[in-house]
Amino acid sequence: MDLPALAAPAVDAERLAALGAIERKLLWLSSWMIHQANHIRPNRDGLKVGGHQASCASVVSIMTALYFDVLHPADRVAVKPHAGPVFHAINYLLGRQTRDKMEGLRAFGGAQSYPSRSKDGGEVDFSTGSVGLGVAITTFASLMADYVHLHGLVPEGTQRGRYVAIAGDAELDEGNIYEALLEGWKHDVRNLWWVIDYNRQSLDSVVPDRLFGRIEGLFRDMGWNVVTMKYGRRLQAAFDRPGGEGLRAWIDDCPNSLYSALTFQGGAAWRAAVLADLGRSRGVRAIIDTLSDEALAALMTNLAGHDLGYLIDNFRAATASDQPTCFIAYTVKGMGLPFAGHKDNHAGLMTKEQMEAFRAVMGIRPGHEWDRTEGLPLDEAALDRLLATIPFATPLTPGGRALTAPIVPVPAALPAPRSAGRKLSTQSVFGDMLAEIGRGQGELAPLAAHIVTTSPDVTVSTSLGPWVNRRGVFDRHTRNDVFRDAKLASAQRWGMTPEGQHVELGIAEQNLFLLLGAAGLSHALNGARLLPVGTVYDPFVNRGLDALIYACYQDARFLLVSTPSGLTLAPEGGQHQSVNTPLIGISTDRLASFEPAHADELAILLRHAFDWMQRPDGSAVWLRLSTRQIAQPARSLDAEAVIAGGHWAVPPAPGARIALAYQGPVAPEAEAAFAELVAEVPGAGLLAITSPDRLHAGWLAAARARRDGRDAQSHVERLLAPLASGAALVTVLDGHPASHAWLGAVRGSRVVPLGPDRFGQSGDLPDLYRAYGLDTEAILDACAQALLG
Ligand SMILES: Cc1ncc(C[n+]2csc(CCOP(=O)(O)OP(=O)(O)O)c2C)c(N)n1
Ligand SMILES: [Mg+2]
Repeated sequence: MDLPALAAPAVDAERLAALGAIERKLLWLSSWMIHQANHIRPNRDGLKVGGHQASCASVVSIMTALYFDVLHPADRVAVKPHAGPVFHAINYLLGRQTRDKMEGLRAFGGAQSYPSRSKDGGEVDFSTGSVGLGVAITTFASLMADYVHLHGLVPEGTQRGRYVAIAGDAELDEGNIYEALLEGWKHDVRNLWWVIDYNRQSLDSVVPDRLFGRIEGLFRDMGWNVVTMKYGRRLQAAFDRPGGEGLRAWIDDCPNSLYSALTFQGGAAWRAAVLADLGRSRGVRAIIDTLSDEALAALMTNLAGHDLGYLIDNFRAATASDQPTCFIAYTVKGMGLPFAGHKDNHAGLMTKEQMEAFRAVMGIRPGHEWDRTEGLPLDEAALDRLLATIPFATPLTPGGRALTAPIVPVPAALPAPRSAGRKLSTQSVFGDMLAEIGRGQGELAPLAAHIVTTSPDVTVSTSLGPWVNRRGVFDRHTRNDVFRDAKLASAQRWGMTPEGQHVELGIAEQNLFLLLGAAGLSHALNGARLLPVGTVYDPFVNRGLDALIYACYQDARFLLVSTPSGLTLAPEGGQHQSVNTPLIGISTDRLASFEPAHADELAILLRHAFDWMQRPDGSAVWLRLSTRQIAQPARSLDAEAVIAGGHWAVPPAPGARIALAYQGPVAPEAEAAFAELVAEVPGAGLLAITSPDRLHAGWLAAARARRDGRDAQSHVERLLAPLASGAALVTVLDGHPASHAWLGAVRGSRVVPLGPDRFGQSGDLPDLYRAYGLDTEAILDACAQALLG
């Protein structure tokens, strides 16, 4: 065992007794709120409601120690998803959660199963739910806290907190944890605690025995301080008695599954098992023979993760460490509940009879289940006096834990390259525009100062290089660019300094999205607004998709630029072809997705992105770009239409029988087909779609408004209004055709949607456009087919 020397005072007995009462109270409240959601609230649909009484019981002591003694208001915490009810109970005791919401656990509008920033409100620092992500995001949030402090973006006087994850042990099976560990090590992230509820159980089973030795070593290799808290003080005292070493060795060697089974079976089983092996040891007999079955069971399960005083002392002692610290706290899943230790207890719920017995043990009278001091040896005044001594009980802000930061002004137009008559790609225009912003001149200065860029090892190939040359790479320590110092030619000048504004990541896309998520919450976490821009190859959005959805679920605000995309990546090999990403853009909530074809559209959208990601009712933004250089038109655009998702490149005549719609870099094929089409069918229209996502979202919103009796017409309805009813509509994009197929439902148009629905050929664009039916000929065929009906 690895105990730090106690630098902080140990918790005194009186305080410990009072906190012990809080610990029991949290066990009661978390169990009861789950019980009442399942057994008392009427069930209208026959579905299992669920909840995790065993997962909560496992972590109650850890969370009592943290929230009621160790944490400070400015600390930012990710709570393991299945401890949601304990988290709500803590807030209830602190007067930050209502009884209504507690009774509404898992009901519409009630407390969420897993703590949720957007639904539970201002007390939640990080949402959790998808295991592993909540743990890992604390690494990137800590990095971003370093960033905003080193850049002087935080208002003076803002308290700095620690970044803490309370993790389930099975969360460490998720690969994203190790990706984050590596990245955290590279960036020298220190202000970080991971507290692992090591109950050696996941959902299905008991975890293998030797696993944690490995994992502990891994943390150490990554520069972490590891504090393993295995045995509680009563067991430690027993080990110190004659023969106690034998008992310790026996428990140390006891396989996790046997330990769990004996925990479930109780004292008599423990006695039989210990005596079978150690019955001849007089010392061991002296330790256990005097104990009742109940007392023996309590001793054998006296693990450190349930020894409140021991936990508090260790957390207090670690407070000064200048390393990230991992606490491995041994626990029993379901501790104190009838299914403690049973391998199937993950979703286990106490029966009504078990709850009645539990209620009696907890000293809770029927009808008083929610009373604040019920079952406590404290009256209201004594509880309030106790809370007054608890650092975390001081509210961070009157409205909750979320901070705010002023809006960064975005100029009415961003500098964009002259485009008319040139051949340009959206990716290169994006790179040029960002580099121009990077000059930080005039009214661009605030915008430039708040942008932070990041990329998982594709900085140069996504055209961020010129921006990085101007603004530098971020590192807590200044590191020279060796190539530059040696005067070796390179287009990239990558000195690293604390002032740098680009965070270079290794190739791990989940880390990209966790970083964007953390940076995109900086206004709320640090009171310093960042405008994060992350670039990635479009197909590899899939690689980080859960973390992307997780960032959006938390309402993080960032700009994702995915490029190259679609078939323009095919020469790299067919596996790099991205097909489904436009559909992800349509279907991901709190993410406004666009695919401009031309530079002028991109200029509008990039400006919009920096504005939209700061608006209270805004969201994260995604731009899907391309390296295909296409001819740029000379025209003036209706910015609102571009932002709403589409504009007529050639408006249709009223009553037109056909229109052609394109999205992204297939514009030249669509334009060529249109030139032939309009010769045959005068009055046909050519529609430039900049965002099927925005068009679709607007269409659904208008339908909802009309259902609510309000007048509404969506942008896509207005766009398609001039067409004859039942007109033909041929659509084309370098992405899955279902992205557009729904357009037929807007006004009953007969849609022929074009786009690759197959995957994986390499080749050049002429071959691939032909193979996937995106070339001019295929578009004209589709027009003929559509006109014929
Ligand atoms: C990404 C993901 N996969 C699967 C699940 C389903 N799931 C919920 S909890 C759990 C096991 C959790 O075990 P552990 O982290 O040890 O928590 P505890 O034992 O404290 O309940 C699983 C697989 C999930 N929530 N997220
Ligand atoms: Mg577990």
